[in-house]
Amino acid sequence: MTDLILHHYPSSPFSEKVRLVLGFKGLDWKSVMVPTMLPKPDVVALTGGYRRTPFLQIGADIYCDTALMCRVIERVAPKPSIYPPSAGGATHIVSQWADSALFWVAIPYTMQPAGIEHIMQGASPEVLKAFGADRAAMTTGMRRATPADAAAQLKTYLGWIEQQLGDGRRFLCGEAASIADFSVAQSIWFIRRAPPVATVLAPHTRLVAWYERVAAFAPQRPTQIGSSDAIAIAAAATSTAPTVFETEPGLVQGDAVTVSATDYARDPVVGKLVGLSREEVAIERHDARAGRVVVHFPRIGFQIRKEDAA
Ligand SMILES: N[C@@H](CCC(=O)N[C@@H](CS)C(=O)NCC(=O)O)C(=O)O
Repeated sequence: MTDLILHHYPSSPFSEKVRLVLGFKGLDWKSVMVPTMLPKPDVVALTGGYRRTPFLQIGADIYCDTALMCRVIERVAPKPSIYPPSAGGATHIVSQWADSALFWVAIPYTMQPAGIEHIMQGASPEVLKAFGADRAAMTTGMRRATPADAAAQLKTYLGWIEQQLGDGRRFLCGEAASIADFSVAQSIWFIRRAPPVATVLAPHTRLVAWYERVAAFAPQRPTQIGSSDAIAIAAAATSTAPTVFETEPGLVQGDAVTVSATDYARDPVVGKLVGLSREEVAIERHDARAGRVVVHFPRIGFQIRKEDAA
């Protein structure tokens, strides 16, 4: 059985999305706790500079971004599917909306003063200040919603979800759970962690009942390992996953490239292009501690640049 290693931290909504998917599929997994803010030397040893949370490791293969991670988990364990045919293409569209638009109102809404003390329980003023500075630097160039804008937008979005559930369906895209449910659930999960602001959910009774159904896919108990153990696992791996290469104009196998996110946390990862398809890009890199690793990204939300043009 493939060893799935999830690098995450407890309060991360995107990590909760993946934890729920792992629970839904009844998978055992290994858990590595990562820091909530920079510096993250053990993360960078594996990812080459990608600092977002979570990421998935299988031996010396590193998968960034939950959209790709979920597809990989589906490949490893196809049943029950998180892309059931009955959910149609809409499940991908709702998932992408939830991972971007919904997430970016749920965060500023929940992190208003009444919510932040519940999310950052026990954090000293110094930690809170450092966290704020880290996130400000990470989102440079992004216009984040004010708490008031976020509240208004969130109420509209919650209304849409309630309407979608209006015909009594069990899950967002029908009777079967799908990726749309896990993506939407991560933001609801985050809001619920801050009871004073979670009252916004209460009028949406179908949404609340739906969330309980999704949350019931509680994760298996993971096995905790340290980040240095994870690096040692990468270093000991003797092979990586096969990759496909579909030539595109201006890109050939072996090119030195950088891959970076296009929205926020745009830290570039430098490597040799080894895999390319409509859905995925994979680059090979070498790290003093992790050895040869292949870092995989989805195409949506990422940019590939040739090193000399970067
Ligand atoms: N599109 C990414 C978004 C991931 C993301 O934004 N994660 C947040 C935590 S939930 C993050 O990286 N925060 C900064 C950090 O952990 O350093 C994905 O699907 O994985």
